[in-house]
Amino acid sequence: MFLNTEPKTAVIAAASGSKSLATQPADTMAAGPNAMKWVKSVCRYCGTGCGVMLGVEGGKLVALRGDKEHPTTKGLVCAKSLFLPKVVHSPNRLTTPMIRKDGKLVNASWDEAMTLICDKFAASIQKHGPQSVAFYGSGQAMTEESYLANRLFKGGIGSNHVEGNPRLCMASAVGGYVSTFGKDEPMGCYDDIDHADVFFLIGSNTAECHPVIFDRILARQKTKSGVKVIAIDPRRSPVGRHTDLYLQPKPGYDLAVFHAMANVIVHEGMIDQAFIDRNVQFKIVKDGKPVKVGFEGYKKFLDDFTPEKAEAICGVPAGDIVTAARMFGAGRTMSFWTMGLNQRTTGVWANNLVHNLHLISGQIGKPGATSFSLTGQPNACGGVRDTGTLSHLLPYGRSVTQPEHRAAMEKLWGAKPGTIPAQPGLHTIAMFDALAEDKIQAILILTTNPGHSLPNVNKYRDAMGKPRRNKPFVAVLDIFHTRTTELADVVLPAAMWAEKTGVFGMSERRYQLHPKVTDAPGQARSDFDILLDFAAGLEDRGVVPKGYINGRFKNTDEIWDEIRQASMGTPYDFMGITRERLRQERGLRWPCPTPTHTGTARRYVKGDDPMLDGDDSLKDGETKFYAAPEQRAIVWLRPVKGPAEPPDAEYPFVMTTGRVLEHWHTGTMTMQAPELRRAYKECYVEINPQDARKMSVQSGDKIRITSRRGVAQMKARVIAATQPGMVFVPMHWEDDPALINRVTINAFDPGSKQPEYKICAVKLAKA
Ligand SMILES: Nc1nc2c(c(=O)[nH]1)N[C@H]1C(S)=C(S)[C@@H](COP(=O)(O)OP(=O)(O)OC[C@H]3O[C@@H](n4cnc5c(=O)[nH]c(N)nc54)[C@H](O)[C@@H]3O)O[C@H]1N2
Ligand SMILES: Nc1nc2c(c(=O)[nH]1)N[C@H]1C(S)=C(S)[C@@H](COP(=O)(O)OP(=O)(O)OC[C@H]3O[C@@H](n4cnc5c(=O)[nH]c(N)nc54)[C@H](O)[C@@H]3O)O[C@H]1N2
Ligand code: SF4
Ligand SMILES: [Mo]
Repeated sequence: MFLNTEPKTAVIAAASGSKSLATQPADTMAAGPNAMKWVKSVCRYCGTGCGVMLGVEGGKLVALRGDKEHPTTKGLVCAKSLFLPKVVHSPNRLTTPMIRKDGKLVNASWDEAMTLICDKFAASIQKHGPQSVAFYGSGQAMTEESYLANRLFKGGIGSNHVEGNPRLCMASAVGGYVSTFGKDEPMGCYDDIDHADVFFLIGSNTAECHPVIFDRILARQKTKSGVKVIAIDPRRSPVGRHTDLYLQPKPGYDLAVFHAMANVIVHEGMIDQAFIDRNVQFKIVKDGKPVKVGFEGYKKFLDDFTPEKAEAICGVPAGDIVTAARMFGAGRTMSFWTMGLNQRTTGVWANNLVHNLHLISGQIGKPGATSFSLTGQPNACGGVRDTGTLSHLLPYGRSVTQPEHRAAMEKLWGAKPGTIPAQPGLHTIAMFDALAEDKIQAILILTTNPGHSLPNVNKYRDAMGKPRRNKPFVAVLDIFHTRTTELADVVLPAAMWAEKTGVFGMSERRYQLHPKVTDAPGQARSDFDILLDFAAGLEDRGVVPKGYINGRFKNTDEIWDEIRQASMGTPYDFMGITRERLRQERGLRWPCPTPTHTGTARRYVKGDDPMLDGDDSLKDGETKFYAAPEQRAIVWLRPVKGPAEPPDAEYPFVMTTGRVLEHWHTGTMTMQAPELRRAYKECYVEINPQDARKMSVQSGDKIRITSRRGVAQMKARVIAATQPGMVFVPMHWEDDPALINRVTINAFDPGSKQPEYKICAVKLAKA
C-alpha cells in the first residue's frame, strides 16, 4: 500500500516517466548539463509532512522519492506523492487569467484581471466598509502566503473576515488543545511512535490518510512484542486489519466510550495521582461559566458512565470498553485522531475527553505517551493555525479580542493603531452564509475548492455563482478548473508547490522548506506574488495605507524574517528557524528560539522545551503546562450529546463521508494521474450487507441518496465496513450526480464552528 522507496523502484519510473531512473541509483546520474538533480523538499499532500527528494531534469520535475535522511519520515512516502510530477506538468493546468463576460469565462490579461479585482474590492470597501470583503484560504497555501493575506486583510483593510479550510478540518482540535492546555498544537512528536506500547486511533483512517505514520505504527508493532493497537470508528476502515481491538460506537456517541474508559482507569487504579496533583485541574461548565470541581467531583461525574451505562448509550460492549481502558492504562499510550473526532458538532468536547484520558493516567509528556491530533493538510498547522489566519486569531497564539495582541501586531505590521477590529470575523459557514445574503460583497478564494468541499454545498454554490442583482464578486486562484472556478467572476492561474519556494509546518511542529525547482506553466504566477499585486492595487486605490505592504517584501524569503519576529517571545518562538537553516536542515520543530537551538521534541517538558529553561521548580523530564490557567491542564466534565441530525423514520440512515488512499479531497490533483484515477472507476457508497439484503441491493446497483438538503447518486458497494444503518461515501468525485456535499449538513460545533461532515440523516433508494 505504501512504499519504502528505493531510487530503483519501478513505481518511481512509472510515476516520473523517466526511463533512466528505473535502473540507476540516484547518485550516478550527476553527469552532463541536463542530468537529473535530486533536491530536498516536502510532500505536497498530507500533514504527515514526509521529506521527499525531487528529481529535476532539464528544468522539469520528473521524479519523486522518499528522503532517507529525513529524521522522522525516514524515506517513506505513499502512492499519491509519487505521481506529483504528473500533476505539476499536467496539460490541464490553468495558464491564463480569465474574466466572466456575458456569463462566460474568457481569457484576459493579468492587467485586466487584477484591475477588475482591485476595483471591485476597493469599491466594496468604500461603499459598504471593510466588513464587506473576505478572504478564504487554505491549509495547503504556503505559510508566507497565509501570513501575507492575514496581514493585508486584518491590519491593512481592517476586516477580520479571514478564514480557511482548516476550519473544516482542524478547528475542533485547536479548540481542544486551547481549552485543555491553553495553547494550540500537539506537544509530542513522531519519535514517540518508537517508544509507545499502545496506539489509540480515534476516528482516523490512518492506513489510508496518514499512511506513513501508520507504517511506523506497524513497524513498532512488529519490533516490540505486546504492542497494542486500538481503534474506535463506527465504520471498520482498513485500519482494522492491524488492530487488537476495534470499537464501533453508534456514530456521534463515542464521548460515552471516553468517559467510561476514564471510569475504569480511575476505579482500577491506573491514575497517576502525583501527576494529577501537580499538573491537573477539573472543571465543568455551569450556567455558561467554568467552575472548578476537584478530582472527587470528577469521580462522581464518572459514576454516570460505567461501561454498562456507556454501552446503553453508544452500543459498544461494556467488556470491550474495559479492555480498551486496561490497554490504555497499562503501557505508554499514544492517541491519534482525525476527522472522525473533529468533524462533529461535539468535536471540541470529544477532543477534551481524549486529553482527559492522558491527563488522569499521566500518559503525556513522556516518550511514547502523548495526545496527538493528526493534521490533515500539509500546512494547516504552520500556515493557518500558527499564523492565526482564521477570523478570531492573530499570529502565534494571539487573539483579535485581546487589545494587547492587536496592538502588538499593529506595531509589527506598521498598521494604524485601531485598524484590526476587536470582534472576531465570520467563521467559514457564517462567511458563506453572509455571501448567500449578499452581506459579503467581494471574496478572494485561494488554494481551496469550496464549490465542492463545503457542506450543504447547494446553498453555497448558489451564494457564489447564482446570477442576481448585487451578486457578490468572487475571485478564485487555482491551478486547475474546478467546481469553484466554474462559479467565479475572475479566475487566476496559480503556480503550485514545486514551482515556488515556501514553508510548510506539519503535525509534529516541524517547519520545512519546499524550494522552487521548476517554472509554472504559461502565465501562472505564485499566489504570493498575486497577493502582493493585489495589496499594491488596494494601496493605489486608497483603501489600504500606502506602503503598508507594497515595497516591503519582494519574495517569500524576505517576509520570513517578519514571520519569525511575530513568533518572538510567544510560546511558539522560532527566531532560530532561519531561512538558511531551513535550506540546510530537514526542518526544525518549534519552539526553537535561537539559531543554535536544535528544536523541541516534546513541549511542556523540562530539559526539552526551552520555555522551561531556568524553571528550577522542575526536575528534568517533569511537565509544566505553562500556557494553561494556573499552569494546570484542565480535565473537562463534558456531557454526552448526539449528532445534530440523528436518523429518524423519514431519513433512517446515517451517512458519513471521507477519503480513500489514492485521492486527495476534491480530486483536482490526484485525478490528473491516470494511475491513481484507475484505482476506482467511479464514486461509490458503502452499504452494509444486512441493509443491502433488506433493500435487495447488490454491488454495482445505482443508489440515490437523499437528505433534507440535496440528492446524490452513485453505485453501491456492499461491504461489511459500515455498521447496519450507516453508509459511507468518499468525497473525491466532482461530477454530478456524485457530488456528495449536496447531501451533507452544515451544522457546526458551537465552540470550534467546524461542520459535522461525519454525520447526517439520509434515505436510500435504488435509482
Ligand atoms: N488519501 C488521502 N489522505 C488524506 C487526505 C485525502 O484527501 N486523501 N486528506 C487529508 C486531510 S485534509 C484530512 S482532514 C485527513 C482526514 O483523515 P481521516 O479523518 O482519517 O479520514 P476520513 O475518511 O475523513 O475519516 C476518518 C473516519 O472517521 C470515521 N467517523 C465517522 N463518524 C465518527 C464518529 O462519530 N466517531 C469516530 N470515532 N469516528 C467517526 C469515519 O467512519 C472514517 O473512517 O486526511 C488527510 N490525508
Ligand atoms: N463531504 C466531505 N467534505 C469535506 C470533508 C469530508 O470529510 N467530507 N473534509 C473537509 C476537509 S477536512 C478539508 S481539509 C476540505 C478540503 O477541501 P478543499 O480545500 O476545497 O479541497 P482541495 O481539493 O484540497 O482543494 C485545493 C484546491 O487548491 C488547488 N491548488 C493546489 N495547489 C494550489 C496552489 O499552489 N495555489 C492555488 N491557488 N491553488 C492550488 C487545487 O487544484 C484545488 O482546487 O474538505 C472538507 N470537505
Ligand atoms: S503520507 Fe502524506 S506527506 Fe507522506 S507521502 Fe503520503 S501524502 Fe505525502
Ligand atoms: Mo482536512
